[in-house]
Amino acid sequence: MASKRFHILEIPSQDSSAALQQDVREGLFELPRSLPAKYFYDDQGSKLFDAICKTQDYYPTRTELSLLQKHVAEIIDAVKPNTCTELGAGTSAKTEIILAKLNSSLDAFTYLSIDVCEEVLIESAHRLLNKFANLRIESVIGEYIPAIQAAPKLASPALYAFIGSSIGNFTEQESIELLSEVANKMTAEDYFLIGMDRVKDKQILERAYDDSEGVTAKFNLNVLNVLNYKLGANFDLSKFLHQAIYNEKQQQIEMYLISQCDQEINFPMFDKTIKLEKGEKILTEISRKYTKSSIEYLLEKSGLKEAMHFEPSNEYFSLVLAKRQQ
Ligand code: AVJ
Repeated sequence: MASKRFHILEIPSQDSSAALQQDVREGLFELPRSLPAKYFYDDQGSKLFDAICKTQDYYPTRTELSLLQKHVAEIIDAVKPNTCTELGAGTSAKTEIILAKLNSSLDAFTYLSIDVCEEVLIESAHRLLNKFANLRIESVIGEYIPAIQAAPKLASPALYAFIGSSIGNFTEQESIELLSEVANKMTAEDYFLIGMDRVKDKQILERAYDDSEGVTAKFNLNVLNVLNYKLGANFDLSKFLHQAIYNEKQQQIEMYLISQCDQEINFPMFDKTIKLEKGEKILTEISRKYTKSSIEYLLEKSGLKEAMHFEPSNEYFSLVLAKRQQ
């Protein structure tokens, strides 16, 4: 029965509403205004993100998917994993390519999925267990770093995965901390597969984050709805515009919400009102873009080294297979 092959571990004592309140105090009540990107992903936001991945303009998902399809055999051949541990598993749509390969070559293997969203993990676990008879799943619900620390260490050779270029939401310092956490769990036999979006033409990047169907704009604005229902704030979404700019110096996309008029927003929970001027911006996401040398630097600083590197001929995206430094 499927349930015998599925276990969930919840990390105790993480007060997510206290964390949101602190993030809003530090980010939104101070200048320049910003919000952490993780708050995009309520139910509606997760659906909008899936819709973004299907737009013509958002190239990363399909580029990484075809890279994985093309190189999965090589990756599995190099790693020979018994287990797969994934950060930010989400719906595991791309990871299925790896799991399918393992299911056909192993009698039993374990997939450890880590994500903040319990419903998504449960839903995809049922789908995967129905598809793959030899699969066992352990899910850890939580933020990346506490989840990695709390997660059981699965048998080596282990394949760790952090795909989708989700690493791009973190500053350089935060990325190094996160990758180092995984590197510390790895044995000399283990590998870490990391998906990273590459620096490219400014127009292509800005289109990808401001798609012509307007899905990314809705996704960005939806974070204000999240603040409205979680904090009782009164953002009027029609008074904000979505903007995505590629910052060439920082090599990152920056998404903003721009106030279309002078307005006041109330936060009854904090007994606080903020004044936004016409044209004032809230930074809602950074999405960093990488070069071969910035990838090498990031790995080096995190106790990792490159073993294999896959990219398409247009060099739009990198799938990097890394090992521990020694
Ligand atoms: C899920 C963080 C990889 O940065 O490309 C997509 C999120 N934001 N469009 C990205 C996102 C706007 C996405 N990541």
